[in-house]
Amino acid sequence: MVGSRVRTPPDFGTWMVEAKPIVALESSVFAQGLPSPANRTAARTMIEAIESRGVIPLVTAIVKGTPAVGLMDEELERFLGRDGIEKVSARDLAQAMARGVDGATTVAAAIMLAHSAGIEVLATGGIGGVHRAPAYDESADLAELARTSIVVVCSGPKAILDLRATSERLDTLGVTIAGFGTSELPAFYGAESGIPVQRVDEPAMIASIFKAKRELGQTGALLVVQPPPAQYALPASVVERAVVEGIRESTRAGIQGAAITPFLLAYVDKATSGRAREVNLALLEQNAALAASIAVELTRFALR
Ligand code: PSU
Ligand code: MN
Repeated sequence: MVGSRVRTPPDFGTWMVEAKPIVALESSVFAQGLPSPANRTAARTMIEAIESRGVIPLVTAIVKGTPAVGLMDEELERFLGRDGIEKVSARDLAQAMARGVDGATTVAAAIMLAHSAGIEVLATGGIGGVHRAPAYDESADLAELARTSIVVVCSGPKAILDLRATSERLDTLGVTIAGFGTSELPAFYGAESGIPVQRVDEPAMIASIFKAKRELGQTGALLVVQPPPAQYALPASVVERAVVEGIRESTRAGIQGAAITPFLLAYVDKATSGRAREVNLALLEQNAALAASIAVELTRFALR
């Protein structure tokens, strides 16, 4: 079984038997998505938001070649140091294991590891998706969301992407989307995209949707999207200007593939004098909190 290769904490078996609520976290947002020391703040606030709700947070990563769900303190420190930590998406998992390197997992790789360990909920900031022209790039997050049965809580696809194309692809792939407190797909840095989604107002309803999806035997994720906290949200025009400039700059610099997302996120941070980073931190904490509430609701169904 795949899951048997994933390292988990010593008490993990007991937690599963007792149906303890657990939320998995990806680690690429800490090692590539956010600079230091913001990444440390993000890790701390996410972990606290989950633990304060009586839920167990477990960070996913490849630790010197070992796929792991749940990092020890010194391992998390190493990943927050960012140095020598590779970005690992679905296609990179096997190579990172065989090469024995430290790899920070994107949403695609993180949901593979979390699901194979038996975890049902993951929290992140924004998922990857279809990039805007001229980059012929589409995040592996989409393909993995299509085949992994898990609840992923985020603030929509990152605004650096082509949101409409990303939303259409999610649709084609049969990924179920629930807008938490919103009827509009959030655009990561802000609430508005003009793209409609089905609204849901209660974590218990999200648990019911996930249960129904399972009963159907429909594989694939339930993507829960919520807008960033209003007091931090950036106006769409400000984000758009920064993204367009960033794409022009990345094209000129020849940035490709896995390097595109971290480049654009850093560019938008700089172009908004750090306001993008503030909203990023706020939404990560808010998503971790919602993921914890959903994990608690799921324990009522004891699906595992
Ligand atoms: N969300 C954030 N910041 C990030 C990411 C998500 O707030 O840095 C990361 C996630 O790990 C996501 C990845 O899976 O960016 C997408 O990268 P790519 O487009 O190369 O697949
Ligand atoms: Mn790519």
